[in-house]
Amino acid sequence: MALQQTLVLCKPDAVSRGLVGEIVRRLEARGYLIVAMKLMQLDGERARKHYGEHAGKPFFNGLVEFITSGPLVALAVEGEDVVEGVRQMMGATNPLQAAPGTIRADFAQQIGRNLVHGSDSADSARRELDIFFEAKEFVSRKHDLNRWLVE
Ligand code: IDP
Ligand code: MG
Repeated sequence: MALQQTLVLCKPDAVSRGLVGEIVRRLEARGYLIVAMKLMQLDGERARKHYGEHAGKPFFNGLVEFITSGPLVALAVEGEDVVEGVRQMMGATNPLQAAPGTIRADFAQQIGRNLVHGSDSADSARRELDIFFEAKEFVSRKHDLNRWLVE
C-alpha cells in the first residue's frame, strides 16, 4: 500500500452534461480526498503535453480538439493506492468494455466521449499533476477517515 496522488479530469463532456458532481461524489464516497480542484479551459499546448504519449495516433488531433473545446474540471485526488483505485472506478477506456458500475459504463457510450481521465501510474500522475497544478494550489489534508478505510 502507498499513499498516492492522482490526476482526475472531468472532461468537457462531463462538465457539459452536469456530471461533475456525480464523479466527485463517487470519489469522496470511496474515501479519497480532493487536495486540489479547478474549473479551467485547456489550451492546445498543454493538451498536447498532457496527452504526449498519444502523439501521432489517429485519434490524437480529435482528442486534443475535444479536450480543449470547453471547460474541464481538474482534480488532484489523494489516498492509499488511489492511482489504481481511480482507474478501476473509471472503467475501461471504451465504455462498451467498461464494467457496469464504473463511471464510463454507467454514463458514457463512446471511447472519444468517455467523461473522465485518470493517471495510469504514479509516475504519470506526478508528470500530469505538474501540468495542471502549481505547488501552492495543493492543500494538505488529514486522512482522519483512514481509521475506517485502512487496516
Ligand atoms: P485512458 O483515458 O483510459 O487512459 P488512453 O489510451 O490513455 O485511455 O487514451 C486517452 C484518451 O484518448 C481516452 O480516454 C479516449 O478519450 C481517447 N481515445 C483513446 N483511444 C481512442 C480511440 O481509438 N478513438 C477515439 N478516442 C480514443
Ligand atoms: Mg491514459
